[in-house]
Amino acid sequence: MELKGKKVLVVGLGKSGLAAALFLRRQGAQVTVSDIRSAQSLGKDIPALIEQGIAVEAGGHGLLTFRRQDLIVVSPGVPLSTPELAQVAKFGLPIIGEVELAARFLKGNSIAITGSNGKTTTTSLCGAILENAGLPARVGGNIGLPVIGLVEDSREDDWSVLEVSSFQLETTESFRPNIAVILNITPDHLDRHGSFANYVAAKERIFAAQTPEDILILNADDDVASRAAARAPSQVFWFSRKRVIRQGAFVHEGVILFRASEQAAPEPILKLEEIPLKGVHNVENVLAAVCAARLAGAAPEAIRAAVAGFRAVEHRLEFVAEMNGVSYYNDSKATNVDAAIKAIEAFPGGVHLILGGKDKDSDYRQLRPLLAGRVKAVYTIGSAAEKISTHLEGAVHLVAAGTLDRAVSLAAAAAEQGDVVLLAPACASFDQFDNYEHRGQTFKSLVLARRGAAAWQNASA
Ligand code: UMA
Repeated sequence: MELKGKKVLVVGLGKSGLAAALFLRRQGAQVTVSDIRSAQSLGKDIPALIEQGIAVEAGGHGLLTFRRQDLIVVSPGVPLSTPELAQVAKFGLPIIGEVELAARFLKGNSIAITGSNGKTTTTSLCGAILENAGLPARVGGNIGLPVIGLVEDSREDDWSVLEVSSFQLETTESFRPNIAVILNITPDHLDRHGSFANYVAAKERIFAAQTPEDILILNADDDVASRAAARAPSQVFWFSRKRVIRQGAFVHEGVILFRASEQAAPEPILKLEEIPLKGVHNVENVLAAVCAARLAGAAPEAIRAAVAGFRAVEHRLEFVAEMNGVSYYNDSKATNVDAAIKAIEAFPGGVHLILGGKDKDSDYRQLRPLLAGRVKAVYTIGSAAEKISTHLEGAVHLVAAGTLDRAVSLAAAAAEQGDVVLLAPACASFDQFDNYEHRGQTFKSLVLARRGAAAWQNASA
């Protein structure tokens, strides 16, 4: 793809837009960025861009700016239904996402991981396994490091392990991972995609450009993900927690096994008890990572050691602290109902659950069967609070906390020895926080501040 002298517009100036704009400029393109945020809130990025010769349109998107381009690169958080994009799409102007731009330049092999939940843990684990196995691996994508940022240092013998979201996949064309993984598909981001069918279609773009030389790994225990097999142009491998698999990874008598083909003998990789992560969903994440890493060439012993030594990713069922016999867990990355269900299921009972944030057209009634006996109280926060209360009315003790600060105080006051205070909000964070990391950090600070105050009180008593 020749970029020299081309007029390219980057839409959205977050992490992806900034990295894409600088990359395009280094390739010799005439770059403009456009963002709906004001120049003041974009702050420090603007002078750096202008210094590089990049034009900046802040405080809104101008149709004229969009029309004047040869190519438009959109950030993942910018929907294609944005009026200016929809307008220029009608004239046939090429519009691609940041991941597609990266795919056209990224050297080496790639493993791409998608799914409604578990992407970040699986991506991070897969990267850790490859590294432990001595394979040159780098992790990026939705995990927080734009894929375009990996391009310039990439080499032919590299493995890029990429977390990819439906937002990123929606705007891919030639993105062709050597190994693609779909962990699970449950309703999420319906506000953006419009329907579950559209969301599934976006996820399935992960294998759209694959060929029979490539591999697709699917969760045999997930009905929606499994159906992708019928449409895959690549070789399908499976993983399952529940049944023996002919080609892929599975659990048998407490041991994770990998089988390269129907004819091959299963290889023992590690015992379930060696997995240091909480929750059955994490067994699925480990199975997927084992399968992908084994297919990439990691040796069984290197896989075992890397999994056994792996620690929870920040904001994913992350243990924060124990105070007065109450444990605090941060699962801020549980941004949809299914993720919250998995987090709750990781605890046998005594849960004080903090739910809420920005709604994504979600159905919180799915939580009802899980609450009885397991969850002592739900503390609602953010703009989705009222909807959540309506959906959960009568199924659990509800406390309208409003803010995370108040939720932590109220939950800490009510929790008894042996209980768990769990932030698994089932919503996006953008109504009260910059992003889920900011929400998780705030939760951890609130919890740790309480611990500091308690220690100080004990010391001065
Ligand atoms: N913006 C516009 N016009 C619009 C909408 C947004 O100009 O119509 C601007 C905003 O004002 C803002 C910028 O776009 O300045 C934000 O762009 P972005 O939302 O794409 O954010 P990035 O910082 O580039 O982060 C993105 C991903 N964000 C989203 O998909 C919402 C990050 O995933 C990802 O880590 C990062 O690229 C690097 O790849 C976050 C996420 O929430 C974690 N992902 C969703 C999820 O996991 O559920 C999909």
